[in-house]
Amino acid sequence: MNTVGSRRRAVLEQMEQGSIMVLYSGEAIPQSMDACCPFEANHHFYYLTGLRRENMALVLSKSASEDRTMLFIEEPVPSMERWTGRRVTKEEATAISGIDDVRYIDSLQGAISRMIDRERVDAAYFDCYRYAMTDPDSCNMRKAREFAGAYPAITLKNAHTMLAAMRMVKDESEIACLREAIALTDKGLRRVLATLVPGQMEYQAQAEFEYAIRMNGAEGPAFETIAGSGLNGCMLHYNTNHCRMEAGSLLLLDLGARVKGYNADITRTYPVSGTYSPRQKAVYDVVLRANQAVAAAARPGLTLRQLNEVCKQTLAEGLMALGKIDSPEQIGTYYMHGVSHHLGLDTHDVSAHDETPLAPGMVITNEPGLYIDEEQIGIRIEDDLLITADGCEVLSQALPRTTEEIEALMAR
Ligand SMILES: [Mn+2]
Repeated sequence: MNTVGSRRRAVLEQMEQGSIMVLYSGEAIPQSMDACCPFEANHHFYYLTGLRRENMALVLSKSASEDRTMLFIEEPVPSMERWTGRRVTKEEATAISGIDDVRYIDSLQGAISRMIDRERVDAAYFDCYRYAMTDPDSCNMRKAREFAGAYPAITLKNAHTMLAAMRMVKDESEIACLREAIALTDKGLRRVLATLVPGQMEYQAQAEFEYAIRMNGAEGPAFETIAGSGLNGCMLHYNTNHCRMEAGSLLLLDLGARVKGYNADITRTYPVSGTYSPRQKAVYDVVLRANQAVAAAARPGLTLRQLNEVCKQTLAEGLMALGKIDSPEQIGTYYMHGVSHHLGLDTHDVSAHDETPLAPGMVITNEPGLYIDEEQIGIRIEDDLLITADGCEVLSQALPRTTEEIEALMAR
């Protein structure tokens, strides 16, 4: 059984007796005129099939007689393939997913109807994830509503809950993708270090990074690259990257490469002129100490909230020593986000909730920062951690992080 097959096996084991799960890969979202937004397959669907194309569906059925797995794909239409590229054939879909029972998507509703007609189905799992109440319905949410309307006596269950819990713990193949994504991110950052000069535009630093990761085989950036210099580095999700980088300022880069859908998420803060001022270095080293304290503390059993407490305490001690604040409670003025989130197919990856204790195989970020607007100092140092049996492995250990290492690489 291949990797996605063993994941489906684990899902079937957790499903209620007398239930089905229906997951759609999704539909392309129109952007304007005849253009669509870049298509992103539903991540649970990809996780369970290895397929990332639109208009597909996975059906798992757990009934008294037998477990069944069916995959539905688009039927190839030669006249359309001329324009939009060749579609996956049944044989290719079987080879990628390990699912033998592959059918065309037009027969999906009939197949579900027959299953419910012939076997006892008490519950149906759909991906009903919603970030905000006001968000538009996803494709899977729409299908869940349609299903519930047609079969009001069958209990609707949220597949997301089960799949998020599974996806929090990464298997070997996922960790390999993350390692590769981080290695490519390292290459991109080294190119920025080799090319960064005062007077350059922020988008040029972004372009050097994205050039290097694509040249080395990344699918592309994990998310919109953040390249903020000076005061822009204090804006947490700044990504317009349209300002000129002044001599003496800091450049905060929050970025990552993507490999097979898996995202690196790294932040480094470089001195545009090649050396940090004594003040910049003093603040930088406070953030670095917090980064090191969190890496030293991360281990199974701890929660992200507890890690954030370690981070806040270290940052507060540092800023009190610098005379910037008088008491630990004031740290919120200069540090206002969390130190960690899960990382995987989503950059802010699925997690059951903040209070889930860490376990071996989880991958999280470690990203303390200090944002001092009045001094135009915005510093964040973000690494990616793999939780191990007794602590953590810093997956991004090889990426230069001390001021000495960074200044040495920029000296040329
Ligand atoms: Mn992050």
